[in-house]
Amino acid sequence: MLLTPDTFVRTALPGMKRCAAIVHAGPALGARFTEYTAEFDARGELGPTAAQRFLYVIDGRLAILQEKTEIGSRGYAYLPAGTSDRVVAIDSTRAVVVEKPYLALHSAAPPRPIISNEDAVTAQALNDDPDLQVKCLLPDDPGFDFAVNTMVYQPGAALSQVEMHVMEHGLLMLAGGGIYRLGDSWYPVTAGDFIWMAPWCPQWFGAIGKIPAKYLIYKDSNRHPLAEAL
Ligand code: UGY
Ligand code: MN
Repeated sequence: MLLTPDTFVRTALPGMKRCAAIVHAGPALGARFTEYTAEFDARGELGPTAAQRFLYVIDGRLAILQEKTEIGSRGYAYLPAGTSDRVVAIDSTRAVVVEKPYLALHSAAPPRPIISNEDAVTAQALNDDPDLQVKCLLPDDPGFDFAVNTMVYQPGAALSQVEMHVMEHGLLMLAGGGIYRLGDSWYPVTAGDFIWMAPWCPQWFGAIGKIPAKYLIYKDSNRHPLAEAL
């Protein structure tokens, strides 16, 4: 599913104060997570959640109260399930929020909170292509049941294959644009667009334009495909 900003509808989620949510994906769609853009006024706040929560600031500034920390543009936070930390905007702020019920693994401890900034993460070339750089915002640790990465494509760079995989994706275009292939359809996409890719959705992207294309991408990880059924 591709959602472009002209279709976005704002809503309030329970407990939100001075904040609106554009819900991009959720279980009603078949997704096993929910993802929304939260638009805060200064002193706006998210409601509580029992789920684990990941936040990435597009612009503005958020205070993560229990952690006694602030995050600005490109800053991010991972808050484990059950922490119900308060997230309060200092300025008018836009942030991407992912929430997902945690799938525990007997052999790994549940993750602890993380507060960081994308600028502090080292980029890695995907498949040795220097024009396609990936930053993994969460550690490579089996305790995490999902990953969130940023991917930056120089103009003309592309995925080296049409991917089909068990993981689902939530993707927000942050900059630039290109062509996204989803199944047998090819879509021009640009900053602000959101894509949900169901498990095994055939997917490919090529960057077009004069500036690099960048997106933030969620995927489930580190769990057996039967994990939820057992
Ligand atoms: O991590 C991924 O699966 C990523 N390469 N997929 C994508 O960009 N559509
Ligand atoms: Mn993929």
